[in-house]
Amino acid sequence: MLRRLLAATMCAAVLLPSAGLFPAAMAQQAPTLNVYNWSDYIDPKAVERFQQETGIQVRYDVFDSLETLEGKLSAGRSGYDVIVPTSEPTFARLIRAGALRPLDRAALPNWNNQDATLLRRVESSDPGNRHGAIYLYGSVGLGIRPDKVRAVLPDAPLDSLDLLMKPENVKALAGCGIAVMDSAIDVLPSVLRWLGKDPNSTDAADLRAAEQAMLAIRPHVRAITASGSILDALATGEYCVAMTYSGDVIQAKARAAEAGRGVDIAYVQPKEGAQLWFDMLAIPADAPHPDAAQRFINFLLQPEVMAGITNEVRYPNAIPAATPLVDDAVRGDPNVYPTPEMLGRSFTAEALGPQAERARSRLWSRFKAGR
Ligand code: N2P
Repeated sequence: MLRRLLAATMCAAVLLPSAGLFPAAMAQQAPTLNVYNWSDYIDPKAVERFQQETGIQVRYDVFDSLETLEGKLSAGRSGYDVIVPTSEPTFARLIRAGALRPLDRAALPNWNNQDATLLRRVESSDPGNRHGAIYLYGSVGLGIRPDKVRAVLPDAPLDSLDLLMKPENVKALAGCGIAVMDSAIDVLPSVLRWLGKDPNSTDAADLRAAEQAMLAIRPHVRAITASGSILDALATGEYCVAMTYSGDVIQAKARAAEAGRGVDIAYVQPKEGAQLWFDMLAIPADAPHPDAAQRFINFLLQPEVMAGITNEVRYPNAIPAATPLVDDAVRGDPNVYPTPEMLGRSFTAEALGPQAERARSRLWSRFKAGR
């Protein structure tokens, strides 16, 4: 008996020191996952829960525009395992360049939680939906402070891009702060649409018209900056008109209401028709941890996880079973979940050729420089 007890104690004694070392050794071997997502675009609790459930450590970096994401990816060896490109144009371009790894559906049992109609919609960039699951979607429009705008322009329509694009409006509003997110990809199509042109036009005369319109408002624009900074500044009341992503405006509105300093913010989905976009969960071809990436994507495709994300970031997801779990106020907001009528007026960007992209980015540089 004593011998057995002793043996057990010895065993414990031998094991104990190594048990102390065990977590460190484990940590070294614990898989990590490198995520590159948009700023203000996840529920931090979802990431924590994923880490706890799987033991996978998440390293989470953020970007603010498709231009930044494309720059990082085109350099190669980004080191990222999961990225979140917009279906058109970036996701489509990355697929064509062979830069994404096809998903392994067998490792994604939650794949079928996605709305089949929305999946068909993003098939134009990814035939067969082989390279990406839908994360969230939304539109491009204006974040405004209705009281400030009304004070300066009592008769201006609050549902149109006229607020930003008509020089007389923007001139009158310059004092209360005008901002435009720094992204040719996500701003130019709406400007072309406002001019009555094809948002995906590559025609030189159309682009000249867009450039003229943008240069005409440029002197009154306070900031052309990262979408993430626009969200922060909108929330503190620094801008009365800002062109950016829908949910960013609605997050700013919620933050401002919470701060209780009388900053009231509204989202305007332009009546001319808004740019609609879908952001995809995708895995770079050279991802160092593709298995962990698949687990993360599968984890996100759960209704309760997605509902938590939509509640936090105010963008709709593509999982119908998540909708009843979303807060009433968020679910009932047509600026979060667009109405069929809004969807009918919306358009999507297309992946243009490299020459057209270069022309657009030159135009953008001139807009930023103001000449
Ligand atoms: C999140 C930005 C939304 C993504 N801050 C636009 N595709």
